Amino acid sequence: MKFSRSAPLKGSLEIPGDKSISHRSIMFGALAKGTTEISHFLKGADCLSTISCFRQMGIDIEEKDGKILVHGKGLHGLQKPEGVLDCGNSGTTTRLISGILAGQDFDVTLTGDESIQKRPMGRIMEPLSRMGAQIRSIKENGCAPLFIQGAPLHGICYSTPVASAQVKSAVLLAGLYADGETQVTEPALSRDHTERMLSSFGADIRSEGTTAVIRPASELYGQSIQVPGDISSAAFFLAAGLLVPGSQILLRNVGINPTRDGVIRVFRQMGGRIEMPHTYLCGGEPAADLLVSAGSLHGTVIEGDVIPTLIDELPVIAAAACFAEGETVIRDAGELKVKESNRIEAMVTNLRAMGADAEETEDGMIIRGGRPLHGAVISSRNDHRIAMTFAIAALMAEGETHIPEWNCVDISYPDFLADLRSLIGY
Ligand code: SPQ
Repeated sequence: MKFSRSAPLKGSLEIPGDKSISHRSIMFGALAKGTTEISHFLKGADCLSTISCFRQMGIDIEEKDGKILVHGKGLHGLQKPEGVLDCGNSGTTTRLISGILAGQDFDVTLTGDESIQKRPMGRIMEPLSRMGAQIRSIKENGCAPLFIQGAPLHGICYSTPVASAQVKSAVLLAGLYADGETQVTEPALSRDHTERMLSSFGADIRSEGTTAVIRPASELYGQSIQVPGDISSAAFFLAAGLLVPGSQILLRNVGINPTRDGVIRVFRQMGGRIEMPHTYLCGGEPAADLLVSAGSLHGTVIEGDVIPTLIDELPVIAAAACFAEGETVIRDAGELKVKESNRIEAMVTNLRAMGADAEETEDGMIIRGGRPLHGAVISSRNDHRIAMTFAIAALMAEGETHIPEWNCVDISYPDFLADLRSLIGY
C-alpha cells in the first residue's frame, strides 16, 4: 500500500469497537448462562479467532441485525474441541483462553501464527501452574503451541513482574474455577476491562489499587453489551488530526477508560489540542467524542505508571514525536519488544529509513523531532500497529511511502483505509 503527503483531515468518524472488550464479551458470554448480545463488536481478525475457538468448544455464536449473539452454556458448558485451537495472531485470545482452559475437565492444544509462536507464554504458565494447572509448552521454549490438561485449581496471591492485562486476566479467569480466593497484584495498573465486565456478568470480583481479587463463581449471567470505540484505533487519527496542518476532526464514541487513556494525556502534555465535547458511559466503560485540531507539538518524557495505559499507542506517539519540537524520551517500555513484533526495533529502523533522528534504548527510544521525513519502503513486520503508524507518518512526509506487508491491518482495523480516505476526502 502506498501513502503520500495529505490534505487537511476534515469531518467526523465513528471509531470501530474496542478489540480488548470485544474479545472479552465473547469469552464471558460463552461462560455465562443465557444469551449475551453484543453491539458494535469489532470484526477484526483477532476477535474472529476468539469466536472460532469458542465455536470449536461447542458455543453457538451468530450474527443478527448487526449484533453478535453468544448463546452461553454456563461455566462448565464448554466441550473438548476437535483438533487444535488456533488463536491466529492474537496474544489476548491465547493468554485469556489458557486461563479458562486450565480449569476445564478436558485437554486441549492451542497454537497460533508464526508471531504468536514467538511470544512469551511463561508469564501465564508460571502463575497458572501455581494454581494447579497442567500446562506446558510443547516445544519446551516457553511459547505456543501449549498443551493444557484441565485440572482442579486453587486460589493464589500472585504478584505479576510486569503490568499486563493478559496475565492478570488469565489468572482471574482461572480463579473463577478455583477452590478459594485469587488475588493478582501488578506493579502498575493495566487495563481493567476484565474486572469491569466480569463484575457485570455477576462474578464476585473487586479491585483495590493495583490488586484485583476474585472468588470462585457458581454462575455468570448473559448480558447486553455495547462495545465502545477502540482508543488504540482512534490514536492513529488523533496523531494525524494533530499533525497534518489545517486539520480538524471529530472522533466519535472513543473509550476513555483511565487505564487506556494515556495517549490523550500525553498528546495534551505535548501541546496537542484535544477537546471532549461529549462524555458518557458506554457498556460500563467511560467514552467520549474527541475534537482534534492541528497545531504544533513539543517533546516530552513518557515513563512509569502511564506506560501500561498507552502501551499499544507508543508506536504512533513515537512517529508523532518526529514532528514535535525537541526531544521525546520513552522509558520503562521494554514490553514493546514482546508484542506482535519487537516494536522498539521496528519503530526505530523504519523511522530512520524515513530520515528521522531516532535511537533505540534498552527499554524504549529517544526521538529528536524537527527533521523533515521523506517517503521510504517500510517493513511492517506484519504488525498491524506498525503498518498503520507508518501510513500516518507518510501523511506528513515528502514523497511516497510504500508499506508492502499491509494486510495485517485486518487484525484490529479492517476499515482503516476507508476511514482515512473519508477524512481526507477521496
Ligand atoms: O492481543 P495482542 O496480540 O497481545 O494485542 C495487542 C495489540 O497491539 O493489539 C498487543 F500486541 O494488545 C494487547 C495489549 O498490549 C491487548 C491486551 C488485552 O486485551 O488484554 C493487553 C495488552 O497486552 P499485555 O501483554 O500488556 O497484557
